Amino acid sequence: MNQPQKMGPSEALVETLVANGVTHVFGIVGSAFMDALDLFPAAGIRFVAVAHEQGAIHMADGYARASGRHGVCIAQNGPGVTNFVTGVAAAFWAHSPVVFITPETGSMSMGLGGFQETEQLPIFSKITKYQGHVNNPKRMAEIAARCFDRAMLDLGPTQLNIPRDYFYGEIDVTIADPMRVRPGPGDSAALDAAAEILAAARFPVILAGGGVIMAGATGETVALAELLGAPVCSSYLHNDSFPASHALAVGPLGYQGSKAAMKLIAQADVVLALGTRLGPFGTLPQHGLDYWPKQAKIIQIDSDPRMLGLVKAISVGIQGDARAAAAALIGRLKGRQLAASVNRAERAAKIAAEKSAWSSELDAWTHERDPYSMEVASNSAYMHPRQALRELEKALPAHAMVSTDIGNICSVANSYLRFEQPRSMFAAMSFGNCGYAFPVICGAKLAAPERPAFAYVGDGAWGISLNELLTCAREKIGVTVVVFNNQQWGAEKKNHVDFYSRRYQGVNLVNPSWAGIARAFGCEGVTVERLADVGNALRSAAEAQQQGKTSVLEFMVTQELGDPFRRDALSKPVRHLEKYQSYT
Ligand SMILES: Cc1ncc(C[n+]2csc(CCOP(=O)(O)OP(=O)(O)O)c2C)c(N)n1
Ligand SMILES: [Mg+2]
Repeated sequence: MNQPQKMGPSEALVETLVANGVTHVFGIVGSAFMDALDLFPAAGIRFVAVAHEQGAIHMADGYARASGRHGVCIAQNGPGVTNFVTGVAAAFWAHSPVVFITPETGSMSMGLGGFQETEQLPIFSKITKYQGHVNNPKRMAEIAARCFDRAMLDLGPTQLNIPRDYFYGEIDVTIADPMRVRPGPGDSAALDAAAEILAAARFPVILAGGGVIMAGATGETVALAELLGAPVCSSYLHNDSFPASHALAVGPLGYQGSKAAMKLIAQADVVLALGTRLGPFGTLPQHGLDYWPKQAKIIQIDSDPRMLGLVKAISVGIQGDARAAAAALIGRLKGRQLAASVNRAERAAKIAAEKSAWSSELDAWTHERDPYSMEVASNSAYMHPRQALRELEKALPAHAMVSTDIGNICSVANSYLRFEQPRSMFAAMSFGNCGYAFPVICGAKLAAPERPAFAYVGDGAWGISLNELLTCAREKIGVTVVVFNNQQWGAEKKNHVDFYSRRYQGVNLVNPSWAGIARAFGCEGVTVERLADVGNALRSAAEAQQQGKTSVLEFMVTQELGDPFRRDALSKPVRHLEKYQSYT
C-alpha cells in the first residue's frame, strides 16, 4: 500500500497518470488544465499537440487499439470538450480504453453562464463506460484512478471531469496502484455444455472477433481451430483476429467481406462466436449471400454479459475472456473423440477450394460491372479502385498497421486486407464516422513507432481530417495516407445512383491537388495515377516514416462504385404530393 503524501491536486492527477503507465496525452493547450500540463515533462509524459480535439480523441483511440494500453486526451472546458464528442462515440464502439479528461467551469461559477460553460457530463452519458466527476479536490487521485481502472475493466472510454479550480490546493493523497481485473474463462457448466456441442459438431466454424485481439487470444484460437479442423472467419472489420496465412483462415464476414467465409459459415452446424458481440451490421447478407446459419447451434463468448444473445439467438452464452475461455475449451476437448475428426480431410478440402475460388474471383474482379460504374470508368485514364487496392495489398510491408475510413473504396478494401498479427487493423467501427482513419493511425504510430503505418481515406473524408497533417509535421509523426481521389462522396452517391435516379446533391467534389496541399503542410505529397507506380510509392512512403515524415499518396481513381453500404436500410422513394411526383 502506498503512503499518503502532501501534494497539489494537479500533482495527484499527474502521478495517477504515471501510475497507469501513461506516456502520451493528446490535446490542445488550454488555461483550464495548465497547472497539470506544466508537470508533464517532469513526469515523463509527452503532450502531443494536435490540430483539433476530435483528432486528439481519435489519436488516443488509435494509441489504445495499437498498444492495448490506455489512450489519454485532454481539452479546454466547453468548446474543447464538445469537440471530443464524435471521437468518444467512435471509441465507445471500437471498445477502446480511452480516458478523456474534461476540465469544467470552476465550481464557484457553475450555472452562472460564464465563459466556456456547458454541462459536460450529460453530453457523454450514453457513450462512456464510466464518468468520474471530481466533486472535491481531495478526491482527484481516487476518481482519476477509477477512470483508468474502469476503462480497462469495461473496455471503453471513461470521462474524468474536473472543475477547473480543483486543480489547485494542498491535499493528502495516496496514489492507488492500478486495479486490473481479468475475467476468467467463464462459468464451468457453460463451458462443459459448449464443449459437448463442439465435440458433437460435424461442421464447426469459429467466428473470431475483436475480443480475440483484445484478450491476446490468437494462439489459443489457432490451437482450437486446429483441434477441430474448423475454418475461422474474422468478424466484420477485425481482419486481424486470425493470421491470414493460416490454412484455416477464411477471411472476414460482413460488408465487402470474403465469400469463402460466408459460404463456409453457411454450412456450419455449430458456430463458436469467440470474443464477438455479433453486431447486427456485421452479419448482414452480402454478395447476394444470406449466409448466417439459422439452424446452427451458436456458442457465444464475450467478456460483456450484456452482449450474450443480444443480436442472434444462441444455444450457450459464456461471460468470459476469449483467451481463457478458448484455453478452457481446448482443455475439455483435447484427447476426446470429436465428431469433426471423421470428416476432417473432406472439410479441409472444402475450405481450400472456397478460399482459392474467392482468391481467383478477386483476381478477375478488376472493376465494378454495374451500368453506372461501366459508364464512368469507360472514359477514365485513372486506376480502377479494386486494382489499386490489390496493388496496395501486395506492397504492404510485413507488420503493417492499416486504418480504414468510412467510404465506398475503404469498404471495398475489406476484401484486400490481410494481417498476420493482431492490433493491425483499425477500421472506423460501428459508429462509422468519416474522418476516423487518419488521426487514428497517427495515434497507433506513436504507440508502435517501429511498425509501418497506413491510413486509407476517401477524398471526402480527407476533407474532414486532413488538418492533422499539421500535427504530423509539428510532432514528427511519420505515417502514410492513401487518399482515394474519386472526386465524390462515393458511398452516398451510390445511393443516388441506386435509389434516386442519379439526382445528385452534394456528392460531387471539386478537389485541390491533395498532394500539393500535403507539401504545403510540410509533408510529402505524391500523385499516383498508374498501377505500376503503386508499389514504389508505398515503399518510399514507408521508408520516409522512419524519418518521421508523413506522406500523402493521392491515388487518382475512377468514379466506379462497389455495392452500397445500406442496402438494408434504403427503399425506393414513394411520393404523395403532386409537386414531388417526378422524384421517384
Ligand atoms: C462524419 C460523417 N459524415 C457523413 C457520413 C455519411 N457518409 C458515409 S460514407 C460517405 C462518403 C464517403 O466519401 P469518401 O470519403 O470520398 O469515400 P468514397 O465513398 O468516395 O470512397 C458519407 C458522406 C459519415 N459516415 N460520417
Ligand atoms: Mg470519394
